[in-house]
Amino acid sequence: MGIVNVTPDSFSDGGSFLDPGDAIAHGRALADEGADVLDVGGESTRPGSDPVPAAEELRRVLPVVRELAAAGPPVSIDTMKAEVAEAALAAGAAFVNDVTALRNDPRMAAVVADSGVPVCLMHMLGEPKTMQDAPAYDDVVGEVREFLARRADAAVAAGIDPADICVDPGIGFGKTVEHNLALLAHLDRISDLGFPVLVGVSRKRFLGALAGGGEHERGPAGLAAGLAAVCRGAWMLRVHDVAPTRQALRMQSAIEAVP
Ligand code: HH2
Repeated sequence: MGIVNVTPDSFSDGGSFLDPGDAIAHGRALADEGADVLDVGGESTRPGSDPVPAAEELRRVLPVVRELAAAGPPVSIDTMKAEVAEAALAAGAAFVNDVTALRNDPRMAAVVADSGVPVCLMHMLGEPKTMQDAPAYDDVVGEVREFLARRADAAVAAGIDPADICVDPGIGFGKTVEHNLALLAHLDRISDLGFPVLVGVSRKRFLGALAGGGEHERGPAGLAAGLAAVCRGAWMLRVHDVAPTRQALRMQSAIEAVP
């Protein structure tokens, strides 16, 4: 899943693709590099970020979704607002990525159920503004697993087909470095829920804390973490840098394919 952030303030590429033409060109480049899905987002959820009004989010994402959905891989809309998801689906998006797992907007579950598209349910402790203040768990893997199971039950109760659900442990969303490591090390306990697991580690802060480097120097650490996740059952990686990820995954699957 290649990331297309149409925002002024995303943590690693804020402002780079705020112009729709730049975002569309970036999405097409990621598709050429081998992205299976393009995840378009118009609201940063980095630690400390403020919410964006729906009208502004729509203004940012709709032209980009419309153009990218017209050709190339399926487009995912990264939003926590039903209004934005609905408009993006009407513009051709085929997947909803909700970092609040359908909790932010009471209408979101119905929008997904009515449109019959796949949805990603992600774990987050708290909300972006304050989630990194002092995240605490007794058993991070068990609690994230339980949360995702409950959110999947709620999605099914709202009419979403279980076959359309994927889950995500929400690396960096209300988690310390140790919490992120535990979730990656024990990702098999999340994948044994039976839903495909999406994992997003790309350029995130914990990589720098462990391996050093600024946002644009963490590529190798992100690849290592992504491959560790794939070895433990991850189904899809959400990344800024598609070409190196594709190359690493090709190598990985060649090794795994040896009888
Ligand atoms: N991470 C970010 C945003 N959306 N969605 C899922 N399912 N999983 C993630 O790990 C995830 C996500 C944060 O990354 P990014 O989009 O690069 O930054 P920002 O939120 O600052 O735009």
